Amino acid sequence: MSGRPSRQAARRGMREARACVLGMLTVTATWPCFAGEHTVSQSEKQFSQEQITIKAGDTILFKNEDSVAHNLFSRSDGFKFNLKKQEPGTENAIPFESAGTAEVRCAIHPKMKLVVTVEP
Ligand SMILES: [Cu+2]
Repeated sequence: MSGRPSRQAARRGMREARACVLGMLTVTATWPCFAGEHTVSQSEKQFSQEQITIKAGDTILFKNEDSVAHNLFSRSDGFKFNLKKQEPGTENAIPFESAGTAEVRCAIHPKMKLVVTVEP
């Protein structure tokens, strides 16, 4: 027991190293380095901005920093999504894969509107 390097510890080290590499691969696959991430938050029943211009392949992280739930959706061609009920304090990432214009609205608060311009 004394003086000998623990094989178990060495094996554990290998396992941790492998898990780390796997983790890095997963992160890279989910967030390609060339895609940008933008954040738009909601508070006081408004978007933090009325308009945003991004590049195709970018992602917008919608953060509900409000005290009420929202239901963001888009019916724009090529950009259809519906987040359903988004509780306060939660966030959802939406990818915008192709160029065009998307109008993001809230089903609960009809005055909320965000125009997303996606450049090629
Ligand atoms: Cu809302």
